[in-house]
Amino acid sequence: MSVREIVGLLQEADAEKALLLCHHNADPDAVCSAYALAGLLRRLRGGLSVELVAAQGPSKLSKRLLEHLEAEFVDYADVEAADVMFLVDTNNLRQLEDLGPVVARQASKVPLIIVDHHAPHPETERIARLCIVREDYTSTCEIVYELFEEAGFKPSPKEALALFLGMAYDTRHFSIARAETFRIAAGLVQLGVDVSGALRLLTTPMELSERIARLKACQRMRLEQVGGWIIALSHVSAYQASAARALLSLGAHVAVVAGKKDEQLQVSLRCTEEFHERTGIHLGVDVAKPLGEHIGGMGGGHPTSAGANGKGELEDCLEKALELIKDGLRRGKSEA
Ligand SMILES: [Mn+2]
Repeated sequence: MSVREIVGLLQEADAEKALLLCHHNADPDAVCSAYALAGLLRRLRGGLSVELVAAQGPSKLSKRLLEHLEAEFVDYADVEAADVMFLVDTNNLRQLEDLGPVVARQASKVPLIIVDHHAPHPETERIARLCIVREDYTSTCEIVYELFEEAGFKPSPKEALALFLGMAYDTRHFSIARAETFRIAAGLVQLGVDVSGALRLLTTPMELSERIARLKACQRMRLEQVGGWIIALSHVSAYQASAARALLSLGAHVAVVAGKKDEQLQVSLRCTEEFHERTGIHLGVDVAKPLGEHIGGMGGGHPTSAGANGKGELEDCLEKALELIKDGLRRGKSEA
């Protein structure tokens, strides 16, 4: 029923110009659903010009995808010229940053339509003429796909790819997908989407400096085995967190990577879920916090991902981290 309501509002507004708005630092679900929705709106109303904008521009990854899709987002939106506005993957005007007040003013003159999968915001519901909000959906792209179905139009190959990319991004490569997500994904693949090519587009190529930092961390690594757990200790002057993740992916259960820059010590700690669950060691509380105090700074974080900052010597800092992990293991007395 949503499509008929959209068409009704386009007619009522005698719309020549539609403006699609995405939240600040718009992610792939936002820009891709907006891109596909723009195509659908052009089919629903011949001659409609559609402008797309993201508050302060799309994210870095989104920009890359838009380039691939040859889709255009404008840097400057002429909000006052819009005959109809759509808020895509965005549930409140504050997410539009400085565009928010202008959009609120324009919404008192022309219809505002929300297409989103986040919990609706009461303020936005009040000023919107139509809310197409599906809180149980894992992405806005799924909503837009269903609008295509309802309207009886097939997404073009590029629109299909866009919808797939947005879905894959918001579902973390389908790891939190619903059954409906797979039905829609299957439909998109039938329209010609190349799955592995699409997923590759979503991975950010690593900078050369980051690759080198990771490899140097491996080269300088010191390995310790305690009760069957493998602890990797290393140091690099930048990208400590990335290097620690790299050491885990190589097989370490725990990785501690320190770095010294202008007398400042920075330490990143990572461990596998299994290590945390079986030993009960919380990297943030049990290791990073006391480590931060030891180096005269601060530390903390999550059970499997933590960090500390302070001053001192690399070797001493790594030794202290190892000691704290060993203490934790002694307390938990758990073998791998
Ligand atoms: Mn989303």
